[in-house]
Formats: sequence, C-alpha cells, structure tokens
Amino acid sequence: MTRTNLSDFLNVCTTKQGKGGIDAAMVVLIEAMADTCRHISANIHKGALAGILGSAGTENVQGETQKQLDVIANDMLLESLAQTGVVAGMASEELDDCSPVRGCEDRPYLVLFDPLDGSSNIDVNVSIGTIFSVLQNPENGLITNESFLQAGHTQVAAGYVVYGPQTQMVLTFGDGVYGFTLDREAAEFVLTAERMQISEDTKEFAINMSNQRHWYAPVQKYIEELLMGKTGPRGKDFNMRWIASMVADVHRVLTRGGIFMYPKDQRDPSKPGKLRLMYEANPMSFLVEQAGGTACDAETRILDIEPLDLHQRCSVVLGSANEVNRVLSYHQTA
Ligand code: FBP
Ligand code: AFP
Repeated sequence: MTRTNLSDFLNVCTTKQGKGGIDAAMVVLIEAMADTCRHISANIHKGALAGILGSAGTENVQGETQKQLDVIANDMLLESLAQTGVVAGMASEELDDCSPVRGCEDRPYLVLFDPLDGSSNIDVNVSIGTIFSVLQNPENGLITNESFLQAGHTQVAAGYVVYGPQTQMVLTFGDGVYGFTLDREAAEFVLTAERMQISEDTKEFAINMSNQRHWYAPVQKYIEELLMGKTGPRGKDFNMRWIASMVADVHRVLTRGGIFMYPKDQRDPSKPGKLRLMYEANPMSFLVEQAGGTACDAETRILDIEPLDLHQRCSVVLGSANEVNRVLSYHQTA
C-alpha cells in the first residue's frame, strides 16, 4: 500500500468537482488545523513534564473550571487559524463570543472548535480530543456571533483529532470519512482509514449510567431493554463503554459501531441537554452521517437544528442507524 499523507489527500480533493471537492483555501485551513493539533498532541504527551496539568483557575462560559491545557490549546488554535489568511473568524467553546480576525471579513471560512474535549480526562492520562467545524463565511459585513448561527447541514468540513495511544485525525468534506494517524517522527498525518463506515447494528452502547434516575421514560425503556440482554426483548447481550470524552466515545463508534447517547433529562427541563450543538453535536453528526450512521436529538435530525445561540446545548443520540432509529421511535410513541 502506498503511503498517502494528509497533503497528498487534500491535493486529490482539490481535483474533485462537487461533492467532497475543496478549494486551495480549505487546504491551507486543514493543514493549519492538523499542524496545530500535532503541537497540542506533543504538549499532551509531555503532561506533567511540561507543567501543563492542573487547573488554570479560570472558568469558561459554562462555569466549568478550565485546565491549563484547555487554555493553551485554545490559544494555539486561535493564533494559527488567524494566520492562515483564509479564516475570517473563530468561535470556541472556551470563549464567550466569537473571535473575528480584524480587517479580514472577506476571508472565505469560519471555524468553530472545542479545543480540548473531555478535559476531565487530562490529569488522569485518558483519551481527549479536539473537535472542529468549518462554515462558509456569509460575507455580509462584520463577523459577529450571528455569522456562525448556521444549521449543521451547511458545514463544509468537520473533524476531530483524538489524542489516545495514537493521535488520529478524522475528517469529512461531505463525501465520506477519512482517518489519518500521526507519524511523530515524520511530523505528518498519514491516511490509515478510507471511507469509514458505521455498522447498522451493534451490541455496544455508551451512556453515563449514573444519570439513569433522571432520564425521561423513552430513554429508560430503551436502556432497560439493552440491560436485559439475551432474555429480554432484544434477544442479545449488549456491552457498555463510557470514556467521558465525546471524541473518544464517538471514535469508537466510527471504528466498530455502537450507539452514543447524551440525552436531556428531568433535572432541569429548561436545559436541552449537556453537549454543545455548535462545537460537539454538529461536527460529530456530520461525520456520523457521512459514515452511514444516524444522528438525532431523540426527536429531530441534529444537522437540521437552526441554532439560536453559539453555546446552545442539545440532546445527542448517534451511531448505528438501527439503534438510533429505535430510540427515535420510542420518543415518537411516548
Ligand atoms: P483486555 O485486555 O482483554 O481488553 O481486558 C481488559 C480488562 O481485563 C480490564 O482491563 C478491564 O477492567 C476489563 O477487561 C473491562 O471489561 P468489561 O468488558 O467488563 O468492561
Ligand atoms: P469537558 O470537555 O468539559 O470535559 O466535557 C466533555 C463532555 O462534554 C463530552 O465530551 C463527554 O461525552 C461528556 O462531557 C462526559 O460527561 P459526564 O461527566 O457525564 O461523563
């Protein structure tokens, strides 16, 4: 098998017309994203040796304490993407408002990112990740928070980098999902998975079971049936996995199938879930659909949600199509 690095892959994409085709500006953007994540990965691997573990003592817009590494990764992405010459503005899960690149309103792309997802895992040396979503710049003047409020189906690219035993980047431009593994010695990402596919059926689910008592009835029913195993209505045993990093959990689903759920619950009926639509749910849903899976908020397709706020949250149910559709049907008949 000949070795295809990320640059080779991107160059091929520039020759495609229509679906999956990209322009030279997108090449620059993705190369910058990959290079920055390579540096973030190097920092993560140094851990305590680089003095970057523990709390930075500040809080993000959701009132969560930021880890030092969150701040470092956020700053690295803001700086490198601004320097690409193709990004007009950025929005980050760690910032209250978007970060326009001043005087560059005519640049073609906007980028949203969660610089370090699963940050509670950092200090315990468990997988974490960076998630990103790319939108067209509507080019209607100044870049404001409203410029980013575009439904998920308008995304022109999405991906994540998982920092695990290997550092891998998973990417889509709307024509399949491709995975790249970081070769540290060569300092480049190498294509290692083409047209990733999520099986329609699965025997594996991911949900934070400690929230069970708070779930609404359709989720209670669905999980209860999975837990009954062979002797229950599903007639087979299911296994459970929960890493507490969406990137790592979704990466498993993309790799070997499964269903991932973070449903809204009864604790606060005004809160439509825990995960963030723009930084987590939209990019992951784009990838999952491109890999043949399904992604919904238990009622509607996530990619069709019209965002009203940069930091809006939503329920997430994604992965193997037959399982996600079953969850949907339990909500429809409730
Ligand atoms: P493997 O090395 O075969 O994956 O087994 C790992 C392990 O023995 C333990 O490290 C871990 O606690 C356990 O399996 C997890 O098993 P389960 O499938 O019950 O979650
Ligand atoms: P952080 O990046 O703030 O750690 O949040 C990660 C996350 O939003 C998502 O990646 C996980 O699926 C989820 O939190 C885990 O949350 P629990 O605390 O419920 O396990």
